[in-house]
Amino acid sequence: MDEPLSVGVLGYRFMGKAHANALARLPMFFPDAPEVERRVLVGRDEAALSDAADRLGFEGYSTDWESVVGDIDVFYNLGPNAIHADPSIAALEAGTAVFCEKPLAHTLSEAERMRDAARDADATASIAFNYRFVPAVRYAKRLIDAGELGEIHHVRGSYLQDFLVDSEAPWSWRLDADVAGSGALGDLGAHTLDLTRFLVGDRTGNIETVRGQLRTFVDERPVSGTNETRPVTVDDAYTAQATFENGAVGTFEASRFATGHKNDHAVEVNGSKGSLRFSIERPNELEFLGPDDSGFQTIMVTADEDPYLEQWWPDGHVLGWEHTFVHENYEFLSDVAHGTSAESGDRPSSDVPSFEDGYRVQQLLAAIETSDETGERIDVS
Ligand code: SOE
Repeated sequence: MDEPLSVGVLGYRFMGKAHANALARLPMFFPDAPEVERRVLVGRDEAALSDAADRLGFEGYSTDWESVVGDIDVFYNLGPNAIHADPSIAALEAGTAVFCEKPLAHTLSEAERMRDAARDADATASIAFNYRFVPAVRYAKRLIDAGELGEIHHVRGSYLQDFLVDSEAPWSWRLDADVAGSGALGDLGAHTLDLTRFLVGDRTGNIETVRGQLRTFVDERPVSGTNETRPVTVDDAYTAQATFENGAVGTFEASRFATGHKNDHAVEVNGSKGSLRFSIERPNELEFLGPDDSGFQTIMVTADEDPYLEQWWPDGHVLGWEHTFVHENYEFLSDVAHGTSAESGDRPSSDVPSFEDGYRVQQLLAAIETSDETGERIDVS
């Protein structure tokens, strides 16, 4: 019996809960997953950290990531984007596997440093693009890879939220360019650009050019618990157009001001023989139009034979957002335990995105920002 993997996690709020929940589910639903010990939770506020460590099932906690990253088998970096690079690179240099939340970094140069560290490391390094692990998205990829849509002509991706449409909604690190890098573009657009690469990249080739614009609707916000305000130095929304190597075209947008949309990540693909569309607001459904269909049909992706479903409930007992974190953690930790990664190919690709995937997305984010600044279409090939 292999020793359990000792895990340290930096960050204990939203993503900390999503990943801790996933780790707790694995032994129950994925019995062949590597055994994991939630060893240490890392953060800055000792009181909050102590409470979170208890709640999230960690043995201990630390306010000093440098003393942690070399003493564990796996390091999760769930912190704000500006602290993705240094702790992750230190962990990789110590031979510790790393799972980093998206986007890879807050700047392209930091993402490049992380990508290079992963290349040089003898440890698995992956990025947590969780929407690759929705069963309906896996089902969609199988249809596209099987040629059911034919030649791909269009990809249409949007990620719409409305949590900032109230101008009194409080300031947070996500609104500070020095910490987040960008706003809706990097926080939400990164997901859509990765999902596009995952779904159609094998058939369209890479995105070759992008043109885009960013918009900030509200440029200062109240700081919770004070009567101060702070400037918003990132975008509240972006739109972009892309062209692919095979000639396909893409349209992308994300917003935190899309009134009425709460967490609506949606992708549509149109091909010469058919189309499909998906939204995380209806996570168990895939809309598909095949060559013989007169209109879109809704496929319920909840059958035992559908991706990941046999691990959960009988057909029709639907899954949610949190299950995508269980699936991605299962695949990532299996890569760590088997010493494989998406690139090494020692086992069927887990499709867990690598730091190279994270860097490719960061290149697209940077190109869209450059296009916004220059008004030019940017060549990213
Ligand atoms: C933003 O509100 C956010 O939490 C993203 O950071 C996550 O990646 C996304 O899955 C949900 O929305």
